[in-house]
Amino acid sequence: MAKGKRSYEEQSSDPAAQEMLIRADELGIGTAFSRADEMVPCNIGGAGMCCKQCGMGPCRLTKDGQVGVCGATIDTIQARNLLRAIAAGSASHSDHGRDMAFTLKAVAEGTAEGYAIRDVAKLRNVATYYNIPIEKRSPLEIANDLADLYIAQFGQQRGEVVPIRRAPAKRQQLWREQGVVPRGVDREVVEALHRTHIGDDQDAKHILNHAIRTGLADGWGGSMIATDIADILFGTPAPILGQANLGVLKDDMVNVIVHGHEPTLSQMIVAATQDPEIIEYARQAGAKGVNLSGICCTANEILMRQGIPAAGNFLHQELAILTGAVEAMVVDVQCIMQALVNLATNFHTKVITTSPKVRITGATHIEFDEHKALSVAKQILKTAIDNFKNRGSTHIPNFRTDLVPGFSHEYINYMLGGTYRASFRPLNDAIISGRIRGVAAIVGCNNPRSKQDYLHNLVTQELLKQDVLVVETGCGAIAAAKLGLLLGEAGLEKVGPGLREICETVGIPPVLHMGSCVDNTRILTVLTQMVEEGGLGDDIDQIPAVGLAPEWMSEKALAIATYCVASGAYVIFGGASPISGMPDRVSDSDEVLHYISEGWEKIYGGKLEFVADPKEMIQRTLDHIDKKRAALGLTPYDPARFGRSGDALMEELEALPFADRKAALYGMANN
Ligand code: NFS
Repeated sequence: MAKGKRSYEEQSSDPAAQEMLIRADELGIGTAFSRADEMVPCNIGGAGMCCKQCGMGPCRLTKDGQVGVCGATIDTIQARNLLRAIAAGSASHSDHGRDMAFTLKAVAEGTAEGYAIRDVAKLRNVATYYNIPIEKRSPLEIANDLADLYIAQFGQQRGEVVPIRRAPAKRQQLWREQGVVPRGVDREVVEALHRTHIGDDQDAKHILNHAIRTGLADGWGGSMIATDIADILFGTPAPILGQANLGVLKDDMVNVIVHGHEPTLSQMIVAATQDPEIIEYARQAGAKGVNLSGICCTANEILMRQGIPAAGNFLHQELAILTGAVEAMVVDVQCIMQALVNLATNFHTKVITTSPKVRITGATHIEFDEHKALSVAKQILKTAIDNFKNRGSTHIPNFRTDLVPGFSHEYINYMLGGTYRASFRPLNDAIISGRIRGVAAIVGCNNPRSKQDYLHNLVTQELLKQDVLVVETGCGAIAAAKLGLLLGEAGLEKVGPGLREICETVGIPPVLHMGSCVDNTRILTVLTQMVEEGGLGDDIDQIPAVGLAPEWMSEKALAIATYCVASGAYVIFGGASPISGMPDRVSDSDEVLHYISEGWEKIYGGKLEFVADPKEMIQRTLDHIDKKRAALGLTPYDPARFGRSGDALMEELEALPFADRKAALYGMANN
């Protein structure tokens, strides 16, 4: 809980952010950091003890045994609030997926200006999952069928959404037994709202069962559809060199930042920046060209495909405008702070909204339309270029870090065996041998209530030391990028000995950037492929893996947590718990707390826990990984067995006189 103003070092662990926070104070401008310091969060609502579902309330259940005006108990209220949040998160990801499906349909019909099918191999692979014929058919014909199938998943009323077929067979059977297979994406979200209306579902466990189904409609529904189509239209990511942090902004160029989530417009803006007409237009305006960068998950989308730099994660959105060097911040949907417009009035920056779903009072609106996307992109860029002449003094912090993003599950498969022997075998073998102790997915938001990037990077670094391979998405991935953890061999000396051997042999960074937030479905696919490869059990819950969102804040993060739990993962959230109840009356609220933890674990093998202490987060992660290793009968983790091969061995040998090397090599081999 915030108490008064924190120092800059307490607000963010990123030196670029600290520099901009000093500038904000010098200019007398507030940011999310200062507002978080000034606004003490409501301890009743924050703990899930407030019900505002109807006009008889809001009811605040602060006393033991107290119920709402309608009689609702604290357990019902907490379960309802949680389900509503999960429904909103699932709706956001899924609506993004729906728009991607409409774009694919428009491409198939030849009515989407500027788009094409970039990854025909992925199109054919995805179509095959659903028995869409591919032989002797053009990519557009296949895309047309796939678009129709995917569009139908949203409004489907009965049956099962089709992407769940891509889960391990045993998991699908479990979901069917539990009655939680989503029937249609929209149906589950609507039912979540219905069930939580006054006077409906009042059994906490029953409400939470529907949370599982709503979460699955996101992970094995809308989000998976969004990722598939983004890859088909814009290319499946593969490693590429990029940069991150505010230092990617340029003084001598027109700086345009794309911020939000959907790649449809941002990809077109990338294309338009290379258009000779736009380059010339920028030169005429006195700039060297247009410098495009991204914020939030849109940044991840274009970073991992085209290497477009990321100006930062969620908490960098205001800081970027504070540089005074941004001509336009182009936003679409999700994670966009309303404060941007007011903040921008202190500078020349134009905030441009583009989605028919999102308007911000005071912003310029240039509506995106996938049928004329390139024209809209050019219009946006010209608006930004026209604004270059209005730029005042600038202050761009000189911090930028190289990184290599782009580890899609397809690329991970390829990198472990090449084109002809692509396989997850080496990854499974590395876990079985104990070189890799387990896998952690560290994902999710920044939250100004905690020191920016600190928890993400602390947990990441500690787990790397313990030979845990880390995969990241979203704002977490950008946090690691800013620290240099996503770059080839950077920081390998701080990585455990077994993991280091793997990184050196395969030539990968110890932290793999797997994309944006909807791309958490790539992690589900990797886990499924690890199961199918064999040796790590026959379902996802048996793999020594944990998901963490140390700095979560959005409802989408809760939706992701839920589908990961339903898929069999142990998920740990840092920061505040929305179901904590008052500290002195935990016993009142423990039905929800226990059900989403031990209750869900009994059914799904996965569980959701809120753990504020980072040391505890790390310990629980390692304990879980070791427990899963033991259950599989794998060798207990022992780092002493590794570290004397690969580059480390070569370095040891090189330090010896030449004549002694052969004997030393044999000696080592016999150890
Ligand atoms: Ni996902 Fe969080 Fe937003 Fe992306 Fe960042 S805040 S839940 S990581 S940008 S969606």
